[in-house]
Amino acid sequence: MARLFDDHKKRKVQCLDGIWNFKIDPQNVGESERWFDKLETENISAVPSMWNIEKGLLEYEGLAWYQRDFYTEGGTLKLSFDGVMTKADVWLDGDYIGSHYGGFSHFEFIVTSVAAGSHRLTVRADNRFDKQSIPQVWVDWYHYGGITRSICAETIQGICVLANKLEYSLNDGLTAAEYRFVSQLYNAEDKSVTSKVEFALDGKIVYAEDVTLASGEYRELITPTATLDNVRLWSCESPALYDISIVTDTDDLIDRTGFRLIEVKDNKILLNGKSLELRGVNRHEEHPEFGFAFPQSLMKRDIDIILDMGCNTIRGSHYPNSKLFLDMLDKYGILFWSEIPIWGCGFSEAALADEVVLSRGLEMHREMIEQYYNHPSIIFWGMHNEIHSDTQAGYEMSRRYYNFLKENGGNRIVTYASNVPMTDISFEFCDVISLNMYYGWYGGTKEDWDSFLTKFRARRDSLGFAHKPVIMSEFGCAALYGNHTFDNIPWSEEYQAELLSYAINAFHKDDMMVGFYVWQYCDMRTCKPAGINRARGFNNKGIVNEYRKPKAAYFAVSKDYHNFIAEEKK
Ligand code: ADA
Repeated sequence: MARLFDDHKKRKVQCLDGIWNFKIDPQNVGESERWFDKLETENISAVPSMWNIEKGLLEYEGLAWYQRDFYTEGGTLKLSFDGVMTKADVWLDGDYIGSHYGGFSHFEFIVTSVAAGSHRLTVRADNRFDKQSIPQVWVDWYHYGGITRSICAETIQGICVLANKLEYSLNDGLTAAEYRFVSQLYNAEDKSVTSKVEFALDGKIVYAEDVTLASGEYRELITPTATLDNVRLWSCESPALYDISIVTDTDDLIDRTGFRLIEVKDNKILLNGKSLELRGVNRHEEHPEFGFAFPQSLMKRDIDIILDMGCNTIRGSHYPNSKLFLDMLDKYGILFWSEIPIWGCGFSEAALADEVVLSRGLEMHREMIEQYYNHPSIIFWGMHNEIHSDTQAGYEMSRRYYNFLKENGGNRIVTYASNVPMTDISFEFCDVISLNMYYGWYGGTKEDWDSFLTKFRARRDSLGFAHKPVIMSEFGCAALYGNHTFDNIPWSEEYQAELLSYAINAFHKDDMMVGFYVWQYCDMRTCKPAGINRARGFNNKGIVNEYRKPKAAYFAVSKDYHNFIAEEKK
């Protein structure tokens, strides 16, 4: 997996990205015809990429097969997949090794006793939708398919480290941290093995133990609680990071984390005790030429543009972003909202109450926490977006996910984006209330923001949630890049700039509001049929277009955000 640092020094990791054999399977015959033995095709495709960029496949939805041979010196292999849209089935040398559901998370399979030599890896990606899909078929992004993120074959030996999480809490003065490592170990050999296991923080070994595991045994090893004095805190201004590593005789796992405290107190969000105003954008990790297989160079470019603009936060709408992007956010001190793709409008009440949907969603939350736990930049877990949180089914889903995330998610604020502010019955299940509203676009005028804020404050207080601060998690309107007008009419750059600036200033002045995420950072391709107000088949509410060219709104929002920063410094 691409990271900002080497996550292994001992383990041999072979990246399998590159050109694979490729064949679509619109009739779903590949399995009965045993394509996993040999994919009869002259066709090739790059991994990672979306198949939609192949000529003639822009609109293809269904199954497609990818196959490549690779050489290994043998032993136990951990085959790691960073993202396949949406369901993946995997074969090694024609033997089925497993499946995974959910397009935006990492998964892996361990295969033992692999002989030295050449081996054939086959992946079948399936991006079809059904009644229990997450997301459902109706979304406001494109139905891409394929292998979106990297694939690696890792040779694991002896006692190896499958996971490493650093749990901590800070003392009252935020000068010291009590911490412990929670690790997952596994014996990759066909015999019992004893190994020293060393846990290091900031390059210093802080705990070591000799561990013996039977062949194939898994063990969770939690270190005794220890104290780190003189802790360097992670913040937006000074994003101090610490290396955390676990090393065994034959294997290792290296990660990074940061120590920080995020709290909701007295109607404010506090980072390390200091009140925070969130100046943000919603960002899809998407580009018209690459879809969700988003290039590293463009991640960095997006960060540069967003930082220049004066943002201190990004909402990863509407799914977990790639780890490398999260590493960059950690490094640059940008706060992040990470959520799973339960995108409301598509989910009927029946779907929200469906046990398969509920448990798929829970599994996605579990994976998100497990894979992103150590990133200090993540301050929000987002449970879902615009579901019917004004119904019993929405209430029940929110209850389940909230409890799960609070219990397992570490020091994070749990929230969800509601578009039914005046009828929502689930605000009990969030630490901060987040609202998606579109005055001046889907109805009303920009001036309606003022009366809405007064009305909503009254409702919030009457429900007994006066202590919960409010974020505008989405607001905005479409503007076609280059469409200028003297008359300030919808779809023009001027209209968008004026609307956004008006709304942002209204939020900034209101002490109930602690943040705002413009919808959205960039224009992006959306689903077929292009549907409601989706000119060009794109959602055009970006303040930069899909090629990251700025619209007038980019400069207007940037000016406001920089004014707020200047005020803060006074
Ligand atoms: C919703 C949704 C976004 C986007 C937006 C819009 O709020 O959460 O994904 O679809 O509306 O552009 O209408």
